[in-house]
Amino acid sequence: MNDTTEQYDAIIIGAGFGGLYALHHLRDNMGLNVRAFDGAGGVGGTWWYNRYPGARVDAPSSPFYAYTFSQELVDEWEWKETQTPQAAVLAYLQHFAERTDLLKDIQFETWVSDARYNEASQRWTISTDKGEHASTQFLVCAVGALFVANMPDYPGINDFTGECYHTGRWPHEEVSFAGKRVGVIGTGSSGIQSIPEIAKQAEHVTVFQRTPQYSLPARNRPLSKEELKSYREDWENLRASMRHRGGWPFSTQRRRATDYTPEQRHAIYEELWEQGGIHLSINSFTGVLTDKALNEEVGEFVRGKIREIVQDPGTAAKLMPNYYFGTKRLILDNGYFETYNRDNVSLVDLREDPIEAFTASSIKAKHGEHPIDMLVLATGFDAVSGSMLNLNPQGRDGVTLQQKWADRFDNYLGTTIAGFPNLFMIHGPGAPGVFFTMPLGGELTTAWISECIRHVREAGLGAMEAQPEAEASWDEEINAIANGTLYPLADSWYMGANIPGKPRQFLGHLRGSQYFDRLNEVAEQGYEGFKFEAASG
Ligand code: NA7
Repeated sequence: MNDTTEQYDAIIIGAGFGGLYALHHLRDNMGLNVRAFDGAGGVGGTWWYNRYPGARVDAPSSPFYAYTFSQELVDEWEWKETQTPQAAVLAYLQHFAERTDLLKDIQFETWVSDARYNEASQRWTISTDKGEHASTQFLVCAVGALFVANMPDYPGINDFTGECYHTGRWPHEEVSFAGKRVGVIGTGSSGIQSIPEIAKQAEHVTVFQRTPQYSLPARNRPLSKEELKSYREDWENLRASMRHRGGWPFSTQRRRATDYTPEQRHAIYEELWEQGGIHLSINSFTGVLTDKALNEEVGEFVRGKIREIVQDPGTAAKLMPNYYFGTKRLILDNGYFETYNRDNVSLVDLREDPIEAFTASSIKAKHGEHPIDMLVLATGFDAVSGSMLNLNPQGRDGVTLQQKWADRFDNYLGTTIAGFPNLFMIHGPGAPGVFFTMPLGGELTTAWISECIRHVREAGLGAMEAQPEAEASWDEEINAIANGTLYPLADSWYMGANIPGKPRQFLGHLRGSQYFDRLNEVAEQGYEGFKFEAASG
């Protein structure tokens, strides 16, 4: 241990949307002595790494996928498209960091390699890969829901000698696909966003698909100055709507499917498909994610659209999703299904033609060998829990998080963990995370965390810790919500099903607005479910 261990009130791990806001709020509004660390070379978190071609926010974005708290910031940033591209998100975060003078308090290219709680001092000590140590009363983990890359383990994959990129670790240098035969494994958001862009350049693209996906047309377009102006002028209302409508400012239709004939319903689906974005999911009828028959009808509508778009019936058949619509992350695309009409794109359905091995220059599937020069792994992440497990803090009694979470990702309120006093998570398991607009979710979570910190400090206490009974009842509470929907039936990353051996558990809170009410209620009731310790010294 260095003799010069720096002392902080709070340390933040991660400089993405969540971590940057936490640094700003805890330092500038709370007056705390704060330091942030990030392994990347700059701000952005997920947006720093996911810079593959075609990467965009996969939700209605501009100007809502952004910080909401500052009218000035809303007024000064010029969003240009309705579906924000990755580079614009990154530029925005850089602007935010500069205008709030955050960069001086962030240590980049520095991994926190160890974090452990000291019961006697009631403080956390962190160590970095640079050999530094720091001590803090509060540890805020803003380590990202989509950070730990899922690398497939096919026989011989390491023998492949061509270029190989994971979408979640895309290089900063330009990658040229020109004249190359590219194999893409994975058809989640990253695959579906990148495949059309890669196909524009490559000699040939072979897509290896494990699960066909529902994807809706994003209908990305320039955001007009008039639209942006009207959003700015009504910002306080829009912000309040987002807080109370699950993260988005749009009102959702409260239509009952049974009030309409099948033909009328079909006409509504058509209209919403043309409108694009997530409207088909949120604005068709109530119950799409709870009623199997209604869900099947919407799913069949989308399958019909895929059949219409994809000219080769054999390829279209392979692209038919057969799980409940919307129960895996809904994807917004810009010409994905159309891409299969190109001569230079082919599709391998891994369900009938599984990959058996890699060679130095090809992928050998059961029914044929595919020579490739470049491999793109769009295989996703060990989502939500993976980045906390990667950090693996050591809590009370020397118990590590990997030990605690061996079978289940127990937590309280999605922000705290029994046995890990004074540690907070932003977008951890049990929080709304990707089911709510993440920048706003980060603001609201940070506001709650900062009130916890204020409570501990103003009362002269030393530590705050969730109780195991509170974790158990929280688990019941969020599972009751999830089990009332079709989500748990899908093999999705929401359920941990994409990672071999990962415990199957629904990883989010589905009702973001209700969740933030619940956080406030816990605080108002004197932090029910937490134990507080007097300060040790
Ligand atoms: P996703 O959504 O997890 O997609 C990963 C894709 O890779 C998906 O099609 C997976 O199939 C597939 N996959 C994963 N492992 C394998 C192996 N071993 N073999 C073949 N195919 C595999 O990750 P993304 O990066 O696209 O998107 C993550 C989120 O980022 C997204 O939801 C947005 O919120 C932004 P599966 O469906 O699991 O069968």
